[in-house]
Amino acid sequence: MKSLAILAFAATTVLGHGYLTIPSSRVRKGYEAGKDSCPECTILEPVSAWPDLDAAQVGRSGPCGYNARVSVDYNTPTDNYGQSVVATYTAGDTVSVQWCVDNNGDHGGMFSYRVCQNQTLVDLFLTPGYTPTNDEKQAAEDCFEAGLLKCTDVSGQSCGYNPDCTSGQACYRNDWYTCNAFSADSNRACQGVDGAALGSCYTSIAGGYTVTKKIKIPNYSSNHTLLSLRWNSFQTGQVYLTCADIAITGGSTGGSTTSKATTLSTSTTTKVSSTNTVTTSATSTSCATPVSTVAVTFNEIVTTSYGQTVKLAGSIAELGSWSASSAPSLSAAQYTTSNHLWTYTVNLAAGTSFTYKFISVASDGTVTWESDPNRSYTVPSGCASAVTVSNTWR
Ligand SMILES: *[C@@H]1O[C@H](CO)[C@@H](O)[C@H](O)[C@H]1NC(C)=O
Ligand SMILES: *[C@@H]1O[C@H](CO)[C@@H](O)[C@H](O)[C@H]1NC(C)=O
Ligand SMILES: *[C@@H]1O[C@H](CO)[C@@H](O)[C@H](O)[C@H]1NC(C)=O
Ligand SMILES: *[C@@H]1O[C@H](CO)[C@@H](O)[C@H](O)[C@H]1NC(C)=O
Ligand SMILES: [Cu+2]
Repeated sequence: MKSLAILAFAATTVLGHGYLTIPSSRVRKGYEAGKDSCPECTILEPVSAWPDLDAAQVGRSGPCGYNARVSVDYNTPTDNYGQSVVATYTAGDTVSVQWCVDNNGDHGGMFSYRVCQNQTLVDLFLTPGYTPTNDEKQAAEDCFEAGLLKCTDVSGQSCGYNPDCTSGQACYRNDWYTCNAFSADSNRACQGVDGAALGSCYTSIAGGYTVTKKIKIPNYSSNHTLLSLRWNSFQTGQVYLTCADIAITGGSTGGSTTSKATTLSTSTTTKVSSTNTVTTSATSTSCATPVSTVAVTFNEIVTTSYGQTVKLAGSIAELGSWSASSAPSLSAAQYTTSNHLWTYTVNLAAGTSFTYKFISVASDGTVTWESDPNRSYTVPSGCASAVTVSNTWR
């Protein structure tokens, strides 16, 4: 059995597998940005994936995955993903999520969606350029496993046991989601979950099939956290881990937010996240009672040293009309060693368009401007009375 399993693993190692597509995972964004030629190739192998779903340590894969084929560690945020959220959910809501399985890599098995509610741990995966250690990856993975979003928590959703798992085995549980029988004649394995047409989602090798389920958003709030998908293969010693950057409002931790905070991405990521079909908080969509003023929070990730300040200069009077000396200063109150965050919140009239740049002022007064081009922004004219604009120094 063991040698057979290893043979199966060897035979399938170059074949396609699966990745989270809705909400848009870091892997999907990496692929869309041209940084990853095989989004379905983010694989943790060889490991014990079956029948004990929790047995495998995550190693360098962490909760967001490592694609050894292109040497990309998705636990490290880059310009292409990880610096702004792709979807904002409301605690307690039931939402559809989807992953994509490749036609030649459909190994059956079971999968789960998880949210780690320890923000300190998650923040290690939100720091641009920082690669968490394997111990930090494992600590986070343990937290994600503790934050399982159970299939059975969604009222009305049927949650079966895996046909390839027998009663008494560790895999005999229906809080995880299950693929169909691996060797079924029809509706087989993970493809059979939706029974979708070949090519209903993108994989690079043999074409993909969607796998759609509903999850219940936990009673937790965070302006930036991660939703992680873990798929344990039945056929091979492989586990697939991917994550998406999300926000959750209206839950318990950090107090319930009164306004729907929406993180807007910078222009390069806006294009990518617009292909995400998950509904996010309204920004400029029509609204019964549009607000006239919006509290706009600018977040800037920038590494500074003692005595240095960061300011926000822009084309409108509120931002000093491009004068460095009149530009308002950001606050470092939330700056920590793992999260180099400077913030500034300003009330602006809905619909205002302007250009801006962050500037850094050294203790001797020397001003350094961000590199070109100028950033631009339009304050949304919708229901949202507060929005967040996330940037990283460039
Ligand atoms: C969150 O994780 C950190 C780092 O592992 C740990 O020190 C802390 O106790 C955890 N907090 C909670 C509430 O579990
Ligand atoms: C989200 O950000 C807003 C604005 O900075 C803040 O008031 C709120 O407390 C944050 N929410 C959480 C859960 O951290
Ligand atoms: C969420 O958790 C908070 C704090 O534990 C609790 O007061 C609140 O009732 C919970 N909300 C729901 C909908 O369960
Ligand atoms: C940025 O805006 C300033 C002020 O309007 C302008 O002088 C400068 O040329 C702009 N830079 C670019 C690259 O467009
Ligand atoms: Cu495989």
